[in-house]
Amino acid sequence: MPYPVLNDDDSLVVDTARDFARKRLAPHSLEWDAAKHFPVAEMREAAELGMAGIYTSEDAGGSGLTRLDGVRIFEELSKADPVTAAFLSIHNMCTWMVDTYGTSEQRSRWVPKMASMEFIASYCLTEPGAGSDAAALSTSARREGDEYVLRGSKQFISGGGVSDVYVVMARTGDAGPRGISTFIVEKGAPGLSFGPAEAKMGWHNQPTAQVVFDEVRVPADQMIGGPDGEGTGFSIAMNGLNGGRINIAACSLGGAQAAYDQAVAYVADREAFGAPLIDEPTIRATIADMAMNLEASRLMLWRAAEALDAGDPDKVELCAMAKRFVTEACFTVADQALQLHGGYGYLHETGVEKIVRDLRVNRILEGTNEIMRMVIGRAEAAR
Ligand code: FAD
Ligand code: 2MC
Repeated sequence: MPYPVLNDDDSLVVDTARDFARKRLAPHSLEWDAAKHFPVAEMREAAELGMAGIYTSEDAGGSGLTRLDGVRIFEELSKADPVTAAFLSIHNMCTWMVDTYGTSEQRSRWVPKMASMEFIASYCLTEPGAGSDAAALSTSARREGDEYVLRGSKQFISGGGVSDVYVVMARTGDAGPRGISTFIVEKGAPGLSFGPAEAKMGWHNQPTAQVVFDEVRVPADQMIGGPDGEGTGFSIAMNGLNGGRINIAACSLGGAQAAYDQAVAYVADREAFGAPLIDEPTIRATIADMAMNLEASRLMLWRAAEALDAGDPDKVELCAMAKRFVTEACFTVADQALQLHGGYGYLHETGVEKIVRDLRVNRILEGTNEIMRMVIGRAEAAR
């Protein structure tokens, strides 16, 4: 019961993502989780279908679609694998940032290769000493002639060590958000190194690592926006995250929807006390709550995506609301789906425990849900 009803173009976008996800991600996601395999080849296939530059301009090699298309795509991809979908979301965020805030030279140099995923991208904001309080970051970029010299480290970087380009927020000026600029740093730059892959609860099929800058020299023309870009890095980072937050929420929705569908089929088939479990009123009540939370999540997400597309003055708050609500509600749905499977839900082979593990972190990253409350609360207080 899609609402609003999708037109032919919308349906083509959704069907393409669904078909790709079913054929190229779903059959492998459990084995990739167990092997901690980062599916670069499959992500590049997704890029060929336009899913690495979804809302990036067509003249730079992107797909020129909307944020609303984006959240529908990430929901479909996540039904098959919320982790690969989440990495594609982060990559899309980086592609969009360079396309939107880069100079024309930067756009033509980097964006086509990012949209094709010839260059895989990582987003580097968090530091060991600055996570939620991102404007307190201390990685420095000091100007020396035609170069900036970067020093510091970034923590928990998705794709760290594997990605080809790193979109890095670093301090070029005073303390606070206005002293930050954004740089593109290429893998292989002297002084750039990576920590070991972090051992995590979930998100096993994408690497997370520290990225270390030890006097890394970056040509000045790799500062996003050129000379005018100095001091705009925090704004670039935050505007990127508005879209990232709804995409991550869409990943929670897709994962939870898949877990729900599997659980409903299971309780329809599983018999106890002489009848299928689905005939038990308490099981029906659980299913009702789950279906309601999925529907509410989708509505909030589409509303926020449309606000972002329209440049609505409330877009930051609506994206934060959707991120907080959807990642919480959908984590609960996934956990309920595990419970409905009884002991079998706890086994790897059933696939639902992987979804629970993979959705848990969406309440933490791209701005914790406590920070989302801060953003919403500030906006409400300012009304
Ligand atoms: P802290 O900021 O230290 O917070 C600790 C706790 O205190 C949290 O519960 C937080 O909500 C709470 N808290 C903090 N301040 C307040 C407040 N004012 N009021 C109420 N509660 C508060 N970052 C990147 O830049 N790029 C990536 O690619 C990336 N990928 C990630 C992948 C994984 C698997 C993980 C786990 C993290 C990733 N992150 C990435 C980092 C992520 O964004 C941060 O972990 C997150 O923003 C929180 O920062 P922190 O871990 O330093 O927690
Ligand atoms: N969109 C656009 N602009 C924003 C914004 C947003 N979402 N959030 C803040 N800004 C602007 C804000 O309007 C202000 O602009 P101006 O100076 O023109 O008034 C400026 O940025 C500074 O904002 P604040 O005054 O609100 O700064 P403060 O430091 O008090 O709070 C906070 C900023 C907490 C909202 C920000 O640091 C934050 O979002 N923290 C969470 C960090 C985060 O999301 N990390 C995710 C890392 S990426 C990741 O996890 C991945 C998996 C990729």
